[in-house]
Amino acid sequence: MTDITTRPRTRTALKTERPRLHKVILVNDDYTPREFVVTVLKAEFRMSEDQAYRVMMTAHRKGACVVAVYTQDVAETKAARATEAGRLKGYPLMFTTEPEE
Ligand code: TYC
Repeated sequence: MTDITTRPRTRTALKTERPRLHKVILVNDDYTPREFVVTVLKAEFRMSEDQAYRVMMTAHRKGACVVAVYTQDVAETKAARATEAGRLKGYPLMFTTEPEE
């Protein structure tokens, strides 16, 4: 019989999972002016006029629209800042977040 000796592992291979991404969602309302929504999308989410207009109109027609996906921290910070921009003007503009499946 052959002598085979085994040594215990000294290193552990750690598997790092990618952080789950979170969606920022623009919610429609009846009061915030369209142009203001476009301005906020451009400023907070670095969208072009065209992109911002399309996202705004999708939320306007369907009730909500996904704006972008980020790590949880970034998504929540951007949603809060964008919602605050509307609040400062007295508008009920709302951005929410939810985890991606
Ligand atoms: N519905 C608003 C209006 O007609 C415009 C609007 C669009 C507001 C999208 C919010 O998420 C929104 N003035």
